[in-house]
Amino acid sequence: MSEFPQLPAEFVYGAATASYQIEGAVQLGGRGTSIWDTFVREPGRIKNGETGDVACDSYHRYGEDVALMKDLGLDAYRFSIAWPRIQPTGQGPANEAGLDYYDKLVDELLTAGIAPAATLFHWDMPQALQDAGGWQSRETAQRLADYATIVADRLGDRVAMWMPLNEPVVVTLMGHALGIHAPGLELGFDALPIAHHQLLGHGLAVQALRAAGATNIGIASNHAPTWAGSDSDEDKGAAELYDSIYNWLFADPILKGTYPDGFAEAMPGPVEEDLKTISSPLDFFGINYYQPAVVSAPGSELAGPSLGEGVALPADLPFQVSQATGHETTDFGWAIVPNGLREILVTFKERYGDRLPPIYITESGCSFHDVVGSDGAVHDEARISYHAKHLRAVAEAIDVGVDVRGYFAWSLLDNFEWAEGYEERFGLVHVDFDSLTRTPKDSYHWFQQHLTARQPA
Ligand code: GBH
Repeated sequence: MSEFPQLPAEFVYGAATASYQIEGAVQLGGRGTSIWDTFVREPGRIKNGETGDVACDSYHRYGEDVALMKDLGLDAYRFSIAWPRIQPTGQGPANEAGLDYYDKLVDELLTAGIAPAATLFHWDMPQALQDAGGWQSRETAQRLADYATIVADRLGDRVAMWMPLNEPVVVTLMGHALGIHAPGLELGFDALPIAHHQLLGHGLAVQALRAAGATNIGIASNHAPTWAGSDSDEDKGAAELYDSIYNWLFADPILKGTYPDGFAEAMPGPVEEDLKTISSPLDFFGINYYQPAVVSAPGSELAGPSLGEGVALPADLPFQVSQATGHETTDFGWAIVPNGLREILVTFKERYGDRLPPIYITESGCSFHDVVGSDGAVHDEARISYHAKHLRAVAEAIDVGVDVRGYFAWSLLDNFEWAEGYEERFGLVHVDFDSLTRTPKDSYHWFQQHLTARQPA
């Protein structure tokens, strides 16, 4: 059994989920339709034609989920608020039943001694807003801010951490450039405005949250250290371009108020003015980490398995992206590279220096195709090892001066893994998707042993 790494006494341990991936109850409580309700019904989009209609049924079972978190000894729970529960069409007055649901969840968490950490947009865009252009429209940025105001007016006194956006890079690339996620657009490089409008929405929402009295505001942003496939100038150049797009296109505007060279010109609207809004000061920066990217020039021999396999990539891409080789992999096929987490943390510190606020790892985790054994347990030794190694990587980053305050495991529960449906299981808790029975895995007990043995700070 892996030893639990040493981290500072006040280090925050959490777990994360997202509304569409766990809630189900898509027609209840006056919830409007989201782009994921639409997308999952399009033939061929989701493995086995699965949907989030029921998912973990956490809309009804949140009491059981919070009890599991309490027994686990979690300090914080990162969940997302379904925008179409709050504003069924993405604008206009609040739907009280939707607010009531998150109000109850937040109170349940506080009663259990768990800090609520809320994401406002974890990809379930109201369909009516998508029909009006979604992130292709500048107006959507202001809609996100209006929604933020409604939520903060109701929950602002009780939510401990706020994240207006989850992974704008994944929304841009998978949702709008490649069409793997909703809304399924295949715009290629014409998806760049999607990045700008989300970033503007982020900035406006940060300001709206502050104006409504909310505190401790950040983002959950996906980052991947980017390695060149070889030492050739071509591969290094391709890697640098991909790094700019995947990492710095999203972090520089927020943390420096600038776009990487050459990108401001591709963005719509009064970009310089917008960057002032986008760089509104944050209280923390959240990083979601899964694996590095290995990038080569077009035509060069790929170093490892291609990322985005089976996806119709635009023909003229200036890079090829593959996975790091020589590492163990998860059942999803992703490389397990804990050093990549330390590397991206150190890179952030070097790149932004004193402008970098405290960091949280807002997601890190792995999928294994776990089954409940005849002993009634789930022996996910590989997940224990994954989290032990990634927590150790965080400890190493702290040792060299990076201010990391907490770590949220993705995920609390096995859940609806987007285009992959239910086959990929990231949870500390196993979910039987027929009976909806929750079974804590060995990784849950591993965290529990450590978390419940801590002395109160
Ligand atoms: C996160 O997305 C999400 O926040 C969460 O909802 C999800 O369940 C979790 O991770 C697990 O997937 O193929 O070139 O785009 C992470 C999405 C998908 C981002 C794979 C990086 C590889 C690069 N990641 N992707 S590419």
